[in-house]
Amino acid sequence: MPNIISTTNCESCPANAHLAQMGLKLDKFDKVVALAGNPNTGKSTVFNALTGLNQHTGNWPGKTVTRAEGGYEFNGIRYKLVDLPGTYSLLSASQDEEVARNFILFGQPDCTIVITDATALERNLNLALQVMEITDKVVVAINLMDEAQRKGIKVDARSLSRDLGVPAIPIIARTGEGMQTLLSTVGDVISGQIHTKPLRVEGSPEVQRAVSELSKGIEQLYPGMLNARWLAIRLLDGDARVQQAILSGEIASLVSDQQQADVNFSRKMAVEGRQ
Ligand SMILES: Nc1nc2c(ncn2[C@@H]2O[C@H](COP(=O)(O)OP(=O)(O)OP(=O)(O)O)[C@@H](O)[C@H]2O)c(=O)[nH]1
Ligand SMILES: [Mg+2]
Repeated sequence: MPNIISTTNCESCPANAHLAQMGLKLDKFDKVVALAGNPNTGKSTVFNALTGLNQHTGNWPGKTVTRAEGGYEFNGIRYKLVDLPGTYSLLSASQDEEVARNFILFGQPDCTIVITDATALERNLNLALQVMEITDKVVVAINLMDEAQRKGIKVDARSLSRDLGVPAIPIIARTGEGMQTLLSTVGDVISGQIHTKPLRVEGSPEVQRAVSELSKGIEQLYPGMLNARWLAIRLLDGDARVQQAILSGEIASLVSDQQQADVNFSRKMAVEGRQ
């Protein structure tokens, strides 16, 4: 596949922006970026454009869900990109949703890009809001802007960014338009140069107090546990799956399993990539 992202003569590109596909040389990377989104929104198109054909696919550990990883380098920083399964939500017990949720919760990506469809933004933002409940490091990519234009749909990305509290970047993945801005924004969110403040439903003072107390309890139970707030909200919401995962100790092992699986997967890729 040709590299559709122009790295030269691009007036809107940040100065000195440099993009290179890294193929399978993933044994050394600096940052991890996850690609989430509803089905059919262009995740793989973005993934392929950034990583090229030399990507590694396999199955997620213990699942029949395909996992794809690749790498790209942008402005001297090496990013590992993980293409998550397309999902409408992160809350059901389907394999796809569990894989996506567990990676965002426990895989500790440095940033999650939520790819949305500009022609169906309202529906797509549901997932974005769910991801934003788990992590601050989110960039929303508004893809299929060409389709939106064709249908006369106007998207006010600036207002959307302001309302969501995270950057919203219009792109056309098929042509590569907006991709440089997307990548530099991801870099800035990771470095902290762009400060995000994701829109979250805080609830009444009583709910906030309950979330805070329960979060503390979870942190005491699992020292160093990230995303205790998310788990507390799910428990208060009566999420039987999360309740069971905490009671059985599955949550604790998921954290170490996920991290170990990630290391193993990357090593395997690096080895296969050299062959
Ligand atoms: N017009 C237009 N089509 C696009 C754009 N980006 C992706 N597509 C098309 O949209 C379709 C879906 O793209 P994929 O990249 O497979 O979407 P996906 O999110 O990976 O889909 P799943 O993995 O099935 O969830 C393909 O036919 C792409 O060529 C875009 O910016 N403009
Ligand atoms: Mg795909």
